[in-house]
Amino acid sequence: MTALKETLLKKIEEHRPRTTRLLKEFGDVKVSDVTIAQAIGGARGVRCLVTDISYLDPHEGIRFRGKTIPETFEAMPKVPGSEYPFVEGFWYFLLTSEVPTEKQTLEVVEDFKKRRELPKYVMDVLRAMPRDTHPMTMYSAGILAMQRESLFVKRYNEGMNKMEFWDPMYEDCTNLLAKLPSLGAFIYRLKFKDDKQIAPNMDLDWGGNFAHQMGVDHPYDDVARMYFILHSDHESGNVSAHTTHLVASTLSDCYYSLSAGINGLAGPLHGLANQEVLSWTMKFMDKLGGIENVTKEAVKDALWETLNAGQVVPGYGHAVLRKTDPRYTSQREFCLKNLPDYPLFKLISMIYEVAPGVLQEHGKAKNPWPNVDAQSGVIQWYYGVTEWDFYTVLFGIGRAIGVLANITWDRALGYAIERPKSVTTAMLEEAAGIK
Ligand code: HAX
Repeated sequence: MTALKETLLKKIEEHRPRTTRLLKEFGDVKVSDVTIAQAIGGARGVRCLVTDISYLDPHEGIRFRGKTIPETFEAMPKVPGSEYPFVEGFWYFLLTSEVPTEKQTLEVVEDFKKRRELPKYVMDVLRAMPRDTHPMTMYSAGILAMQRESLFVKRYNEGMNKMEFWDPMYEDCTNLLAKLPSLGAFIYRLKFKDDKQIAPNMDLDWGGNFAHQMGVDHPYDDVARMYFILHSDHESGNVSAHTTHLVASTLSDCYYSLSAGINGLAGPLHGLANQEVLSWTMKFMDKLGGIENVTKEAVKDALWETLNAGQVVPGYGHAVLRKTDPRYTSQREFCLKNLPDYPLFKLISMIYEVAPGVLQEHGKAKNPWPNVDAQSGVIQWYYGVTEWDFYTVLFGIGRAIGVLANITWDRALGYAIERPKSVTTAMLEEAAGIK
């Protein structure tokens, strides 16, 4: 057994009595009430999900296993010659809450390499799809196509004790995660590089090999490592995380579950917003006849035009956050260090100066500040990945780290099948005393 799996098992055994005790002795203790606005309005703020992998504070932003983003980057073992950590070490950390040593990290790196190869039939499935299929459809289909590999299903059909569920789930999740950068890069080159594929490099780590298979030079490997870690997890209630958890709660395997979660990420109010930010910005620049003609006044006019057309400003606002997203800040710091004079970055910065004021004046959005998606596309663009409809796949590779860690724990703790209760409009009217 690897050090990761051994540590995970130890943590699971330590944790199980906590969940059992809460359920058995304190099951009636209230943690939330539900208002009519919450029932109609997407359950915003209703506390009814449990995860220990990450926590999102409205003002502070995300903490992974108790660590802020800078603390996480600081703590994890780094790839030699790079300022950024091994994503494999971060996977260890999310699963176990322990920062791995370099030796433990390298063991995961080698384990991932053994599981990396993308089955040929997945490539055949993707090649059979029309080339104008959206990259997110291909990504979700590629994941789903691999469902036949599930060890969980095999063991379940053989007859498996509940207490063992976590083991094949962990194996499935690791097998799937190890393949995702190759799947993403395959889709990118299939769609945008005439299907001229680059073979994986077995000397490289997960993030480094992604950059290699994309065909983009250093420091894109560091961009990939940073990007995947930043996008990994944002507690359980966001659509991609919640959907993955919901589907997994039926004991569906991780292939079905992640594919479903990815379909949620593909919506413009969620992950697709990073594509929308770039397309919005480019359209606006084209209209002005070039970036040199952009002024704060012009940005303000374009924002109002979007709002007056009844559309959302992509990359701004959040269901939980009430300040600038630290994932935005982290990427902004990367830009300030690596591409401070890049005109597109300057434009994105100008929008940052103007948009919160406009959104406040508009008076609807509870959070006028930028989210992760406002800043991510410009970095991709700078390094030559200008095909913005691919950007959400990058998000989806990162998001897989968090949600797969979560569903491994779901199995370990035996979380129940999800089944909230619905009411009718008449019942709400009755509760409101208007009927
Ligand atoms: N532009 C214009 N209007 C906005 C807005 C924005 N960026 N953000 C919120 N609003 C509006 C809402 O549409 C809503 O209007 P109605 O009352 O007419 O329905 C009102 O303000 C109140 O919404 P809210 O409570 O502030 O926000 P929600 O929790 O309902 O929604 C969203 C959160 C992120 C979906 C929202 O802010 C939004 O649509 N933002 C733009 C799209 C975006 O950037 N999405 C990515 C979010 C981060 C993420 O998940 N990444 O994957």
